[in-house]
Parts: sequence; C-alpha cells; structure tokens
Amino acid sequence: MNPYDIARDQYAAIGVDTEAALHTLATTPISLHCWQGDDVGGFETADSKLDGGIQATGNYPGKARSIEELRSDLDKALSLIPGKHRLNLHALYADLSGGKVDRDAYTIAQFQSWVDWCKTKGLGMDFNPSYFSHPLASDGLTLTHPDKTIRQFWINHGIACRKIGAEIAKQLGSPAVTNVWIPDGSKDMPYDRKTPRERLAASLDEIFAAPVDRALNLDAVESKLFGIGSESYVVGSHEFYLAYAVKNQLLYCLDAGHFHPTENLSDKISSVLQFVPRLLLHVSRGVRWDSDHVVLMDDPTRAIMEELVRGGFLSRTHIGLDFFDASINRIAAWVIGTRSTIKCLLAALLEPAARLREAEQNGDNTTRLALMEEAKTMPLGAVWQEYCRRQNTPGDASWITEVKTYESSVLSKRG
Ligand code: RNT
Ligand code: ZN
Repeated sequence: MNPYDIARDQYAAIGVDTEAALHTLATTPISLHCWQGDDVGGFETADSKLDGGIQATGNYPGKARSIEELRSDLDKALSLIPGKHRLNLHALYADLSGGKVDRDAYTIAQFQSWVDWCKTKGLGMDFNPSYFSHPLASDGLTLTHPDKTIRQFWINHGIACRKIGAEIAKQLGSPAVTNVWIPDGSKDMPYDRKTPRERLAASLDEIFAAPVDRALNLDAVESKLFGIGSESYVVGSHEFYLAYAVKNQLLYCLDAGHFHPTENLSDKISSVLQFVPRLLLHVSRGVRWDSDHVVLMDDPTRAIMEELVRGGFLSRTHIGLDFFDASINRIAAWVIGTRSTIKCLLAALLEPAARLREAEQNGDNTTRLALMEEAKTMPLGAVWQEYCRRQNTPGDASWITEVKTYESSVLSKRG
C-alpha cells in the first residue's frame, strides 16, 4: 500500500474524509503578494525607497529589478506551490512603460499587462492602493494629511484603485479585493488623537462613495497597532477600522502582525464575521513587532486555519499573505510561506471535527483535549505529499534544488 492509502484509512477511522479535504484545499486560493519579490519596492521610479513604517531587512542578492524579472520569479515560485492561486498586486507595481502617470490618475491602462499576465497564467487578482513610498507621503501622512490638497490626491488614488479593482475583476471573471492600508500616525504622543481620525473617516467616506460595482470590487480596510515612526499613535487602529467596516459593511482585513504579541488573530475571526460580510486575512508572522517574517506551519497560523474551517468561514474569507524577507532567497520565501499556509489549512481540514464537536456537546472535555492531542500525530505528511503529487509539485524538500538552480542560472546574473 502506498503511504496515502494507509493515511486515508487511518483518517477514515477517526471520521475524516481525506478526499473531501483535498477537494477543499484545491479550491481555496491563496493570494500571493507581489511585494515579497522585490522588498516592496515597485517599479514606478528607478530609485524607489520603502517608507510608511514598514521595512524589508536583508540584502540577499538577485532581487527582481523589473516587472519582467518579478513575473519570472513569481512563475518559479508558483510552480513549486500546489494549487491554483491569485496574485495580490500593489499599485506601486504599475506598468508605466506607456508613459509616466501619477497615482491619482492611474487607470486599468497601467495594470493591463498584469491582468493579461494573470489571464495567461490562470490566476485571479487582488489589488491595493499604495499610500507610501511617494513624495506626497514623505511625512508619513496621506488620507489624514492636514493639507487638503495632499489629502485629495490620496482620496483620488483610492477611488482610482477601486475602479481598477472592478475592471480587473471584470476581465478575469472573479471578484477582486482592493485593500486600503495607510501608514498615518505619529512617532511620539500626539495631543490631538481625534482630528486625524475624523479626517480619515471623511476621506474614506469620499473614496467609498464613488460609484464602483461592489459585486466586482470588494473593498477592505486594514488596521494596525504601530509601525516604525508611528510607535505612539496609528490613526487607522483596530477599533477605528472594525467599526468603520461594520458600519459600511466592508471587508475587514486582519493582519497577523498587527496586534499585541500576546493577542491571537485566530480568536478574532468568529467575532468579526458576526458583523462584517467578508474577511480578508494578511497571513504573516510577527516577531516581537510587526516584522513580517515568512509564514511557518506554527501554532498561530494553524489556529487561524482551524477557525476558518471549524466556523465554516472559508467561503467568506479571502486568504492573503503579507511578509517580506530580504535576507533569504526571495523565491524560497514565497514558497516556504505559501506552502506552510496551505499545510496549515490542510491540517485544519483533517481535524476529527465530528468527534470533537460531539465530545464538546456532551461536556466531555477530557475526550476533547485527548482527541486534539492525538490528532497531532496523524499522518498529515502523507496526505500533503499526495496533494502535491496530484498538483504536479514537489511534495518534499526537493523544491529547494529547483530554487537553487534558478538562483545560479538567473538570479546570480542580476547586478
Ligand atoms: C503594513 C501592512 C500592509 C503592507 C502591504 C505592503 O503594515 O501590513 O498590508 O504590508 O500593503
Ligand atoms: Zn498587511
């Protein structure tokens, strides 16, 4: 018997259907963030410098220097990740080969080559306005800027991006999530915490009032606890955006790196989904601060996926990734993080759900705890390998060799 057949029988014996799990896995896309490929640089200008309170540390050689290189790297990463996924593109990855246009005037024209690329590759696409790394964001303020002209520039960028999101969705035949995250905040204690929040609410109201088909473009807002240079105050806090999303029935974006280190994103899911229609996740790994480390198959990520499965929330959740590590091979970072996310989802799908629910309903917490622990040593690896085999991707560490080969034949040739 091959290992998968043995595993399937073992799971069946505890009431788990591995085939059903593999089907769900194959039909749950992960939105792969373009920004791991070049340290959140983008290609708008030749000398783009990342700001906005986020940082990609490390200088591993071979980062993508152009849209073509980034696509080639994404291609390599996707070939080593099982399943059909999506591309999550930031506006600062605009294709400006048709001429320089500023962010407030972006249209689908600056992103058409990306949409075409996604179409060829069979990928869905999600989108993000970029409220950082731009001269008008140099003081760390965008939608809350006291200068009305600057604020208006960023409002126009937001509206432009929602329209682009809808057009992307139309062309690819799949709704696109357009996620708003802004860096606005302050390094030291502000005297006035209220006025910037009033401005943010008003700016968002203008952005979301623009007529855009909400069946095509799904609006999301992302909160944050603090960033580099916004240690004392972030305008778009958790309370601010959760309330805003509930009031306006938008998607709420939970980023795993945006809470106090002892808080768990997983526990927020079933609360938030009581009151917002859909959820966007930025699966990440915070280490002490919002450090955006590569996602691993760790307890917090497993707990997130367990919540999505246990609550029946997969159909209302968009799973996106958000990490950027420049200290290791960037393609490997994508592959490790995405494979780990998928593995966590698989583990959640293979929980002995019926038995756990029954034990809990009977008040048998002894059995519940025992089953949770026993489940951990079930043959998950054999099911994972079978999934990879069916998806024509390596099921083991042999993908590393492929990345190393690509590194020596392609990446090492980059200056
Ligand atoms: C920053 C937010 C945001 C960004 C990306 C690049 O703290 O997490 O999502 O990481 O938009
Ligand atoms: Zn994020």
